[in-house]
Amino acid sequence: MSIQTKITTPFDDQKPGTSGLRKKVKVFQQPNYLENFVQSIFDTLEEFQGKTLVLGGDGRYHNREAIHTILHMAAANGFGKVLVGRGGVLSTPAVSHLIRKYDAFGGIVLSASHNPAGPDGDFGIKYNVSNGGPAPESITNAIFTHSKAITQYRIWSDTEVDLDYLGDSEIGNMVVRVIDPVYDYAQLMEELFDFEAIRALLKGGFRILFDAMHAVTGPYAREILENRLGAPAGTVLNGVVKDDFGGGHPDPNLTYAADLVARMWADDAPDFGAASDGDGDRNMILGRKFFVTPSDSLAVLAENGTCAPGYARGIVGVARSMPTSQSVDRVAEKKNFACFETPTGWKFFGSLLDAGKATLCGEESFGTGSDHVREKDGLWAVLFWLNILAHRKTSVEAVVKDLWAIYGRTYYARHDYEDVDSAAASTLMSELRANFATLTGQVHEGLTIKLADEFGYTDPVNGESTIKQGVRILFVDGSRIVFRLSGTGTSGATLRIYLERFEPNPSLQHKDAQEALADLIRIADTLAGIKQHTGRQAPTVIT
Ligand code: G16
Repeated sequence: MSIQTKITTPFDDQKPGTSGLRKKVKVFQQPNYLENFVQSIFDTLEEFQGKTLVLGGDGRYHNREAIHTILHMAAANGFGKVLVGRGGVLSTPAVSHLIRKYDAFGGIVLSASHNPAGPDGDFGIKYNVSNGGPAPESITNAIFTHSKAITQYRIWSDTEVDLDYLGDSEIGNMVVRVIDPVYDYAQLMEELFDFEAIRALLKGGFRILFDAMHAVTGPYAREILENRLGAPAGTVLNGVVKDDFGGGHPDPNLTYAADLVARMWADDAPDFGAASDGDGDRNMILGRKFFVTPSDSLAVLAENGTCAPGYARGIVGVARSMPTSQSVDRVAEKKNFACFETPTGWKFFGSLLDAGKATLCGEESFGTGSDHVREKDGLWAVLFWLNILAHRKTSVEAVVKDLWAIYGRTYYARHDYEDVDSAAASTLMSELRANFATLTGQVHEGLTIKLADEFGYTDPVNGESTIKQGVRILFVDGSRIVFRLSGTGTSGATLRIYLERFEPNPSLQHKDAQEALADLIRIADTLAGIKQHTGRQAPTVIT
């Protein structure tokens, strides 16, 4: 039994995107592909000898094999202990919590989030640092640089490890501790929320449904919603983790959570519906025949949050990604707390949370979270909503409409064109950039463009800067169109168009979002030539 040093040659495509390295399973199955990336992570880090690593994934196809490899590489590289979820499974927020709770050096999450799984699906790997959050760009860039020059990796000779039983075993000098994936996370949720009040709400006949979409949140939701909070058995739909996610696309939105949506729009619909994604960090909140946009959901938490015990201390600030609607900004302004606008990617929230500048964070991409961990957190958002509903004793729809009554409604939609030709997508973006100077002052459909630019960001805490984070077209009346290329897709390019309009007039707040945004949708096509560049007549997904 010993450390083996294996000779390898670099791959040139291991650049982490918005959230780690995501590729087709078949790419990860190439000899040395995973090993190169993992060794590049370890070679980039310093002073972790003898320290603890947290390791787990969302249970998708290839998870077990990858866990086996990473354990052996961690042992050969000098980690002292690895905490791994039973069966190799841990949700992303659970990894973040475990890193923080057990003072680990860092963690590795195996997931491609909401992307489909299975032999022809996607796989992914992400490194999280000691604050529990995704590694900042300074580290991911260094990992990429290293991956292009790697010549060898270290791995312990093959040792039997049983991932299915709780307890300790050893690979060389390293302890492998298999832990219950749910326990620590569920304890944290009990500390943050008023479980008593939620239990009483459910006992009083308030009916809920949670769709785990055959992905990682199944066991978490069963333990918390059914066992601890007393929701009836069957509240958690699709609660068994499958390595192909049941053939589905575990993206909690109106398109991919279609079964849940059908139930929530039925005449006997429950009072509250929610879904999470592959790795448990996203959430969608629904009322009876009512959809809450993620941007409004963040604003609702900011407005009502102090009713939850974990937030009774007050909210010091909020942060949202640039394409997320400005709904929460209005709450922050009125309540006089700070509001930060960051690039897309949860990694940009970490420094603000660490510095105590923000309590709540959110993104339009169905992500909401707080300073309790350093990832977005799907079930946490569900419990937060239930706590608010238990406190307010009213419906989801009424809570959102009350928000609109106070602050005005922000109509919002995102149009995605998935798997378009990469060259065509980048031409579209460069043409927009080339037109910035002439766009200002133009009038389209009666709307005047105030500014066209590309969003850049300098972190107010650590001074790190990042550029080219999305093209913004800002109109004089406050409306916005944002164009971005996704950083999480694995085939072709995904063009995202974010559309937003503020409507302060209560008598105009009842419209369907697509209808209310129809002129902006047309303007987006006029300015960017979407149909012409992509050859598509309509978006693949509208959220
Ligand atoms: C990741 C990031 C999010 C981001 C989302 C979409 O989420 O953590 O911050 O908003 O991707 O990114 P993009 O628009 O670049 O595809 P997840 O849930 O996929 O890990």
